[in-house]
Amino acid sequence: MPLTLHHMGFSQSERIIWLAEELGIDYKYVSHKRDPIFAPQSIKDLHPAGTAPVMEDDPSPVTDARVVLAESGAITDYIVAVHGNGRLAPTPKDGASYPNFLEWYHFANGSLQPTFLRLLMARSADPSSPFVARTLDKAMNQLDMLDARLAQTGAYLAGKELTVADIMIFFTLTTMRGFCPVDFDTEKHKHILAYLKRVSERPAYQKAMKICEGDDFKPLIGPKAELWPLMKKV
Ligand SMILES: N[C@@H](CCC(=O)N[C@@H](CS)C(=O)NCC(=O)O)C(=O)O
Repeated sequence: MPLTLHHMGFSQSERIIWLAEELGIDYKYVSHKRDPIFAPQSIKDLHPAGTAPVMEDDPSPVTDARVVLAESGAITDYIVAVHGNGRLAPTPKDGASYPNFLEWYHFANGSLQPTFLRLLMARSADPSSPFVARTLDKAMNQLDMLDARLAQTGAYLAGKELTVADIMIFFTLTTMRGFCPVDFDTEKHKHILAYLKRVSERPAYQKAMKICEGDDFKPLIGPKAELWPLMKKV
């Protein structure tokens, strides 16, 4: 089994385990514990980025040598292309779902996730700073856009089928909210809330989250977001 996927508890690497489960591909799973909330030495030893996820493919069918990647988007694109026969990633042949797919795929880690991270940092530095309110406004604007998109499709981000855009955004809408609580409005964000329920019922997602966080884990799919217990200790 050449593919090894490294997960660090309560982190963006849940996406990669879920991706592998949706694709039904073989992989070796390695779990890493946060130290106490940051990446442990075992993650830093794998890649200079020192962040999760990390993927090792040894030997890679592309290079015939060991490939190590540490960036969610890069790992996702590599796995889909090299081990997934291009599944879950629309192409120009798929017509209208292609530009929609591209926009929402990149929105997930290029806009929404950085906004939540900025909010987390701003609140930690000074919860009363005007920067917190401004960043929260930005988050709400992005969530309104997302809700409107999900009202349009009634299913997934690119259209009627799950794509890696959904796999990329789901962490920010769920696990990330345990680091940076953002409540969803039951009226204004009703399509997001319906989407969270729909996606969280997928067997591959449920299996991945059990692998990553254990049998008792409950994803943050409701309107109220609360800090994970590990954050309360910081
Ligand atoms: N842009 C990277 C970000 C990776 C990242 O920051 N991962 C976090 C976990 S959610 C991490 O490893 N944090 C621990 C640390 O920075 O020490 C990606 O999408 O993979």
